[in-house]
Amino acid sequence: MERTLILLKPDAVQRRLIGSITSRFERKGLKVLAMKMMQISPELAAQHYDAHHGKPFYDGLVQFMTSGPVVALALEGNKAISVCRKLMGATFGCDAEAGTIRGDFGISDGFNLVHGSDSAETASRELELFFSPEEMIDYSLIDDSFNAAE
Ligand code: DAT
Ligand code: MG
Repeated sequence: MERTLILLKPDAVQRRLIGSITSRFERKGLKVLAMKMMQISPELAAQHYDAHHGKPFYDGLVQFMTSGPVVALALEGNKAISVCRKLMGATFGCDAEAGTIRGDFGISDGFNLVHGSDSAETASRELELFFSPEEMIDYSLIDDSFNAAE
């Protein structure tokens, strides 16, 4: 089982898409271990997007991510990291396939609704940035056996 960090970005919150986007992950079979609405500080945004420091879009990205509240989710599931990236679709809605979150809910090539960790290393680093270990609750769901890795 893998764990991944998902962020519903300020545009998702502003557009009242918290429920619609969260339901995409739930109906796929991912388990919500933690969920909180929060205002990201410039310092946290800088840590989270450290890999993009110095790129032309970096300042705008930090500005956007701190422009309003986000919802952070810790999700668990079989191959959760790649599964969530597939559900999200390509980086921008104008390129993302229909049927994906970004493909269905957005058309912008700047605002893209959702973040998902892109590897096991970034997932553990990002989960640590956003959640304390106590905030991630380990519990059973009645359909766990149907969603488990074989
Ligand atoms: P992803 O969010 O699909 O993992 P990424 O890690 O390459 O994409 O980039 C992180 C975020 O930075 C992305 O969600 C939106 C922004 N971004 C990336 N490339 C950009 C670009 N060329 N212009 C503007 N914003 C960009
Ligand atoms: Mg990325």
